Amino acid sequence: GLPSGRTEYRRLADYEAELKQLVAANPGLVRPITLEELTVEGREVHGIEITTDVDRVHDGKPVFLHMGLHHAREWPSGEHAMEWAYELLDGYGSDAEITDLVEETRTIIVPVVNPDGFTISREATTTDTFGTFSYDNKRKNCAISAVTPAQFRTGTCAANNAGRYRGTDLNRNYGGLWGGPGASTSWSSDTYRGDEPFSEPESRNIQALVASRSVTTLITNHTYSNLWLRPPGVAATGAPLEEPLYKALGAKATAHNGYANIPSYELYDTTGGTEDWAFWTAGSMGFTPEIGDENFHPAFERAVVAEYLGLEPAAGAGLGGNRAAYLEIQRATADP
Ligand code: 0X9
Ligand code: ZN
Repeated sequence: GLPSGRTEYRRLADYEAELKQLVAANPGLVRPITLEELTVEGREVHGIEITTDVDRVHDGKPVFLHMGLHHAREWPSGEHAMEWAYELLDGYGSDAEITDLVEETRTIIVPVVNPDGFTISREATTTDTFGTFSYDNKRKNCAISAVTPAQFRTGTCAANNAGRYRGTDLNRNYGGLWGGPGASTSWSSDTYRGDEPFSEPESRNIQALVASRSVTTLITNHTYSNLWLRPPGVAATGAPLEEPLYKALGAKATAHNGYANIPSYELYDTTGGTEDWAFWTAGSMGFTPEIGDENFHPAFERAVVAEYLGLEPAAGAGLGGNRAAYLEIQRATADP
């Protein structure tokens, strides 16, 4: 099973409780963080950071940021970020590689970047009188854009038909290559880019967090397709901007999980994505794993347990094993 012992997908309350519990159980090793801004619906966004002497925040260690659930329906993305915390804490003092990593690097885990959207998707109690939208398929946050029509501004995101359309795609809202191909200008689209770069508190939270730390590499988990994506996100400008080092790092990771190691424009054009911003603007490396071979949140056992731990092959993609992939990325770019 998983390091945490969990047997079903977490709800938001599970994430919150476990983050608190990990802080309480690991004094000096785990520190809570609350991101700068409340979400559109007024929720706090929480995370933890893990390293020895953790309260010495500016200790010069390389920093690795693991995130999940930019996209509300991509439940395994939060699970992977969270389980990595358990891997580090369980392995500290018992596994030599992990012990080195915990001592020599700082790992920040923000498992639920978009708690408003995730709550709608995970709870999925809302029905839609349009009759076609299942709320577990919610992708975006809950923003009301400057161009959202009046009829869709009423009520909460979860409680009326607005929830189907309302929101900005947080993976089109980052600055740095914002506002080009592969992002919609239509407020109701699932890839709506937002009114301007970093128009959303959820993406500004990550911008501020990265600005406050020397982030070496961020991992922004998504689902699905067994891909390990890196910049650039746009074909037209893509090829000249490709970095051999980046490709080599991706190859190290995908040697473990069997994912395709490709620049994200080979999937399709996107602008405003997290790791394009990270690399071109914030000066950090960034990867987007697209976890799993089927569905945004497939049945738990197969999607999370088997593939994460590499206990069975991910169909069509060689061996699973993001545990080893994450380890490889942190080791390779930290040189502890
Ligand atoms: O479209 C997306 O945001 C990602 N796929 S998903 O199915 N999780 O929605 C792919 C994004 C690829 N581009 C960048 N990462 N820049
Ligand atoms: Zn996604």
